Amino acid sequence: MTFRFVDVQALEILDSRGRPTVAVTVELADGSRGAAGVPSGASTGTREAVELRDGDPERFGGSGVRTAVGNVNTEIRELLMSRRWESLGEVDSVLDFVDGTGTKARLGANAIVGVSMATARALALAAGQPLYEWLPDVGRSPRLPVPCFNVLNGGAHAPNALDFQEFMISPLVAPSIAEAIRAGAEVYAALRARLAASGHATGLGDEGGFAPNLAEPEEVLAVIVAAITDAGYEPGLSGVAIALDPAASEFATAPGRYRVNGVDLSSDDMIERYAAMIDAYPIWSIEDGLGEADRDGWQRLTALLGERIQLVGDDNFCTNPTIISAAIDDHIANAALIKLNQIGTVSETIEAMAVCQRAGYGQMVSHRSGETPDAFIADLAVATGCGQIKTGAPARGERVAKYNRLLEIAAARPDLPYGPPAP
Ligand code: 2PG
Ligand code: MG
Repeated sequence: MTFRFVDVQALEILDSRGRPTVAVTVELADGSRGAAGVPSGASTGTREAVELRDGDPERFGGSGVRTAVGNVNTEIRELLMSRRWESLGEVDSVLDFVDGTGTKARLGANAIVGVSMATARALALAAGQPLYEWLPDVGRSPRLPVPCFNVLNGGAHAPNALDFQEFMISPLVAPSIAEAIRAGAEVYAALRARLAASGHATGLGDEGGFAPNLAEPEEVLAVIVAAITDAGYEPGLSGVAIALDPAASEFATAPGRYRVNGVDLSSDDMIERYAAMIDAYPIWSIEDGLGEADRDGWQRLTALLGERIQLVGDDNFCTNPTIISAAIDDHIANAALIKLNQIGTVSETIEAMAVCQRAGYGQMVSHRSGETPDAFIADLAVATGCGQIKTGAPARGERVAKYNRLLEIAAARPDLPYGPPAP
């Protein structure tokens, strides 16, 4: 069955950091409409698809997206409305082809991904299916993912002294997504109380986690474990465990060199430190433990810790199927972070997940630090059965929109299992 667009429109809106981003709506000939809000990162990989910013210092300090919006409203609109289409895959590959740069730099990945997401939604509606049923699986049945709540923020996401970017809690074992989300919110509340009681500010970072002026990652791990216990949960793999995203590219001083709280460290020092952290705290996953340019370090990290925990590539993988395939051959990491706007279309995102799936690599679907209330990633995580999602703290509207969408899906589909993917 082919389909036709009768309308395609974009608008410049604000994201959760107050920076401009792209919103897209499309309408198909049968009246099905789809909309999307485009996320935007702060700690970005150098090989991400290119987010088009106007660079006009007179508007939003150069971060306006009028060019990307204009590209949707003119060239992309004309192209999409000029013919019939077979599938979302066809729309996505033609947009990439017409862009012509290989990095989506001409039309803008922020323009293209918004069109792709909105089109997926319209096609799901046209098919009479919720998005999580319409999106393809990647060889696994749908399930409700373990939510990884980013409860304490540092790095590029908070103005504190902490170099590590994200400290997340993951209710790996819970009777349901509703109980997992409850655990996340209760531990978050317990953490606030603990931080306040020890005289820390309880202001929030970009992803809704607290941003106290702690500087050593181990101090943070200790306070999070205490908060898990305070809230009445068991810290550990059979209760609430911890996931980290140090986002090490941000504190790398050269390939294989790092500076954490004023101390210079080699890749091997970092790996040793992670090993000690894993011994002392219930950590089950570390993302971007080393920088994107530190290929040798990543290989040693994977060889030494890859059997014990999940090692997730983000800045070094960029949700790019080609890059991920090469990394799999190189024995780098054992899982990939999955972000739609890093690669720029829904189809390529699904392809990246399929590449991981075929190689036995895990997939963690992810928000960006700059978000809108768009909850597309909740449906994506359920549809693909990847078993894990990170979308910030259990607080702030743009973060809870995703968790609340998971609750809606669970209410509609009580048959779906909850939890990490079966091995
Ligand atoms: C990350 C992301 C999301 P950003 O590093 O994983 O948490 O941050 O969107 O700033 O790249
Ligand atoms: Mg990351």
